[in-house]
Amino acid sequence: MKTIYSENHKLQHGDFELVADGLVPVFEMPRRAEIIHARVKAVHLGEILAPKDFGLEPIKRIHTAPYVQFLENAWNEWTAAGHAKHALPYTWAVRQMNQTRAPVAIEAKLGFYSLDAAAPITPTTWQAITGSVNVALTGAEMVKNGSSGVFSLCRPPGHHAAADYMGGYCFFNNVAVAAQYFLDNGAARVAILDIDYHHGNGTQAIFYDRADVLLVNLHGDPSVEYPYFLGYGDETGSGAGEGFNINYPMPHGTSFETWNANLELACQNLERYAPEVLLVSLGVDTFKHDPISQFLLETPDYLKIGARIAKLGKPTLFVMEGGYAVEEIGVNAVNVLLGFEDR
Ligand code: Q9C
Ligand code: ZN
Repeated sequence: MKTIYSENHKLQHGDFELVADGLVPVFEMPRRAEIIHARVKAVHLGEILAPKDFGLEPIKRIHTAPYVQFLENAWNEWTAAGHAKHALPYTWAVRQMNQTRAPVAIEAKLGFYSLDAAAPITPTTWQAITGSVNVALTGAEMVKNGSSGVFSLCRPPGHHAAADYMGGYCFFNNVAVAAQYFLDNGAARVAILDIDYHHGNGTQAIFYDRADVLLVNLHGDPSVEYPYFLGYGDETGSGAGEGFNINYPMPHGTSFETWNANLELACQNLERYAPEVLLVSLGVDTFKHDPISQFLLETPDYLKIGARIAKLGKPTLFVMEGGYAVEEIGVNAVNVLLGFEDR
């Protein structure tokens, strides 16, 4: 299997994120992708290719123009306003606040276009996040052209980002942009399987009312787990999209046995939908030693996951999402790909 990888990911390196105990050093760090890249090489997974530049048009098929413009200009506006540290939001447009009138001040835009304070904007965030989308799109183009499986080693991740907000280490929704790319290039039925520990709220929000993308999500129960405000089992899609969103929330402490039973149900739903192409939001923060997560999956389990995904028999694009047990992230992520290849 070929891997798409860009060194540009190193241009996203935040200092801090806001958690319950205050500001802590970021979990989502460059070393994550470096370890995965090293593991891809160590097991000779296949050729490693640099991404092509697809420009902003495919991004704007998913994200709103004002949001894209906000991200492009945020650092300049932030420093022009007299700030020097990495930009984080601190005021949010909740419920009865005005949700439609974009503010002018950059401090306000940060809150208007975010769900939390876990997506720090740095001087080079823009290059990193456009690079990450290009990694996803380059993989998508190869799958479109006949590859049976490609690994887009995206960083920063994407599945918490919606059409017009960032959060949870995500800025652009790489997997959603790639799914739209397939639809815009001849596919009529696309499916996304999200196996990151956290619910992919951004991807769900983007496709919720659409029947051209089936989204299946396995994740921590949002009543007790980030992103908290989306990901319940009764969220099944709306309008034309009714039935095209399937959530499998699971409690803290979930074992592989239970998780895998839900993967089986997820795969049966994917088989019924019969997509032309499958995208996998590949997070390995389900690992039992993940520092911010509460599932109990072990390293060999990831081989079995890959093998089950391969059984679906669809051209498959793997898009890297989360995983914060940094030393083990390479072996865990690449095990899914080795399992897919029956190695
Ligand atoms: N104490 C992804 O896996 N904050 N994002 C959690 C834990 C945000 C995870 C705080 C977690 C986002 C792509
Ligand atoms: Zn995650």
